[in-house]
Amino acid sequence: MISRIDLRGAAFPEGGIDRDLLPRADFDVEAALEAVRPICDDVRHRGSAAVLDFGERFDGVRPASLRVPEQAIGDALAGLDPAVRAALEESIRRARIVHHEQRRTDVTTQVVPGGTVTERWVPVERVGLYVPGGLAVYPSSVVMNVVPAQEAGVEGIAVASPAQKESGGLPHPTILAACALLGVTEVYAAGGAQAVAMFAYGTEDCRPVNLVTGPGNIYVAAAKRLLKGRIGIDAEAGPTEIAILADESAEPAFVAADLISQAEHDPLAAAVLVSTSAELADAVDKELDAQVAAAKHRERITAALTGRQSATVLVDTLEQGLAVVDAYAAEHLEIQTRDAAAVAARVRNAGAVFVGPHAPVSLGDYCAGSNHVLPTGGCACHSSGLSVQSFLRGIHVVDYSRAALAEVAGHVVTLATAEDLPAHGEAVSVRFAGGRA
Ligand code: HSO
Ligand code: ZN
Repeated sequence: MISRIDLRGAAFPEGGIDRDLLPRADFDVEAALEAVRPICDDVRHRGSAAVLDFGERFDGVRPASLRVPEQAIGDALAGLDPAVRAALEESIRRARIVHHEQRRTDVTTQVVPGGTVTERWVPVERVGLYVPGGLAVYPSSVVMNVVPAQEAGVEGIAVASPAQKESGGLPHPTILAACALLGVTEVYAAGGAQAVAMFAYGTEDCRPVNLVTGPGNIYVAAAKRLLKGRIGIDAEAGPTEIAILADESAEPAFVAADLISQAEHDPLAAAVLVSTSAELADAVDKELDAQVAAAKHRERITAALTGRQSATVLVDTLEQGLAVVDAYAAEHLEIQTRDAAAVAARVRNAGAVFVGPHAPVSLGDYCAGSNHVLPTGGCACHSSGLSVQSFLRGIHVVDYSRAALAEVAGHVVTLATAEDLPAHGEAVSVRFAGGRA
């Protein structure tokens, strides 16, 4: 079901291997830009009416109001299945303890006596958190967006999620209930590019935000790319990915179940197994056949596993396996090898790493305490997932006394002159000219 790339006996170049060795699904955000440009322009000019019009066109339902009434949020919580409520509360509790500990503290460095630089962490004032609809419903993504924003100290938190026909034009009730559990009361029944434009430009119903985060479809990603600059964005999320580095000690049933778990998201999802053991790979293939046949969403799982973006890669050594997973830079990487923690410590590129046989990605999706909004498409080689840090800015505060400035004035003037910017030097010299005390 899953294609094989056999790198056994291949030469592995010293400087790392080609990142395009493993193909990725076609997710051409650039191409979607042209589609979202008129949508964003229209929202800019016509405000809420445009957001509602596009919602009606794309989601097939027109909400009575863009802003979800607080009563509806409370009703959703009252109607929530108690088991789902308990699970969401535990998910929130664990995410909160992890993200709370990861808050940043201001650091003041005394550069010289009388001269300090402080890095002061300041939360973004107002953020728009996007929670997708689509093939599944993601109350867990409400948790993963809201908790780090709250722990960072963000004061204005707005959530947008597409209106659902079945919910009479409201976002899915479980999403509203998750908002209620988190104490979020500003929720909009809006999805797609129009929701991102609403956040960026603001409308009669929604004040503009400074930062938009959260996963979404290709139109959401394109709108984020288009409006970046006016707003900050976290990342352009693409289809989800799981890579597993496994040796002969791995349990084939676990490996197969984990590959399938993320393939379940989307026909374009990627599942990649990198293994030093052909026997393990054969056993996983058998497990995949059996487990996929029994899976509820077997059609999209099969599409994902047979797509060009999924593969089993055979290598001779764990070193080579590490080179492959580093080049791929997966959103999620599981290490199912002997000494898994030691192997995991050597990984350089991954959105999140899951260590050993008892840390499946789906634990992280819901209840590990870690964040599940992670970089996709190879972006893990330069970016991190959502965290408290995503909602903070570090402002350098420079505080120098006259004596401390005097001590370094000559160097500033010299560098200013070398850059042919004499006025820069003058701004220092003037403070010491003509017998100023
Ligand atoms: N694996 C997805 C997140 C998710 N899974 C939400 C289930 N619900 C991307 O990290
Ligand atoms: Zn998932």
